[in-house]
Amino acid sequence: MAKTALITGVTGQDGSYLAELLLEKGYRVHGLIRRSSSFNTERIDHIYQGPQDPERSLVLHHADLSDGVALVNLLRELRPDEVYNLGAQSHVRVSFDAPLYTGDVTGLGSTRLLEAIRASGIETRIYQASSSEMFGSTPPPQNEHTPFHPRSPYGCAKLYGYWATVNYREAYGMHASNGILFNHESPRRGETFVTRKITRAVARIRAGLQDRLYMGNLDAVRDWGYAPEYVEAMWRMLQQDEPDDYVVATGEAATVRQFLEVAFAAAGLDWSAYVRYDPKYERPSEVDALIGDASKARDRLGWEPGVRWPQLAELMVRADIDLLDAELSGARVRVDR
Ligand code: NDP
Ligand code: GDR
Repeated sequence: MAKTALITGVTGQDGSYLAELLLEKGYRVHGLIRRSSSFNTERIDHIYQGPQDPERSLVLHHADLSDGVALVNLLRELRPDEVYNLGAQSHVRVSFDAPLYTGDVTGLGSTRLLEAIRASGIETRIYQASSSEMFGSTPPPQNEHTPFHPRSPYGCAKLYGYWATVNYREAYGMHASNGILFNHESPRRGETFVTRKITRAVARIRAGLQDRLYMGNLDAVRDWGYAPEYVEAMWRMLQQDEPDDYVVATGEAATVRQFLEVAFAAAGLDWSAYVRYDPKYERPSEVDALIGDASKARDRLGWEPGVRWPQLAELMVRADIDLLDAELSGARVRVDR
């Protein structure tokens, strides 16, 4: 019998790569999607077969992390072998504007899912998408023993989800694991996160469609990895006999300014001619530096990062140039989708 998995956040960057990975491994994949007034499945359209296809292995279900009853019903019906909780209001800057909503979906949502597993009485394994944002102002390098000090409503919500996961493991013996993932990016990254905002702007400036890029704090240091490699680490965590918590990172970092430099240079441009400051993109409290120590993931999961940030910047610029070219030529193809 094929294994089954339920992914919350399947329409997001990580959810789409994880769905691909699990389908390749022969899983039957169930994705939780929320109702939207416009289509929100662009990242998974290429792996989705229509509801009438009897052979389909990716099935989508409408629900929401704010609706605990829907979660219980879904788990009772599907009885998945593995659950991946990737759904979240995941934007740090936005979490300052919508702190309660972020707390509800990103924080309480994890408890709703854990409690739904308990209430439905099923045997399953769960992955919680925890974040390096939980380390906040604690200086790098950060690993599983580093004290947490979140600096945003998002970081606080993720910390609550982290501890809820640990608590359900300790209280109920649940196979519940936290992946403490550092920033990871790809051509599918949401357009308002800093790397994609930059690489998309590079493509548009190169094509003469834009002549300015407004940015916030260029001194922030981040450890940027490649998203398809990070979803492999999630899967490996759930294949372990014992649940546990793992940092996933490259161990190499750069400032936003350095990322700008490499990304613009990849298109033959000088970033300083185009980038301007706008305080609008500053956060009320910032996370200055995140650099992960993923030794435990390497030793226990055999997981190693491949792509480092300069190569990542270049591949994202290339993908955004190809995507823009395709859009300008009227082609309906999506690049790397
Ligand atoms: P995205 O923002 O790309 O995707 C978030 C997903 O959550 C989307 O599918 C979104 O649906 C869904 N979602 C939002 N609100 C709800 C809700 N109320 N109910 C159900 N689903 C909801 O995030 P990423 O793919 O980048 O990240 C995946 C997870 O990992 C997130 O939890 C994020 O916080 C966490 N994380 C990410 C890191 C990164 O660098 N990418 C690092 C560490 C942790 P829709 O498409 O409809 O908006
Ligand atoms: P982050 O990612 O907050 O680390 O959270 P983001 O790409 O939004 O910001 C990274 C750093 O860049 C600085 N910055 C800007 N950021 C954005 N978005 N836009 C700008 O114009 C800009 N200018 C400078 C930020 O201040 C910040 O220091 C991401 C999300 O994916 C979270 O869900 C995840 O948990 C963490 O990574 C790990």
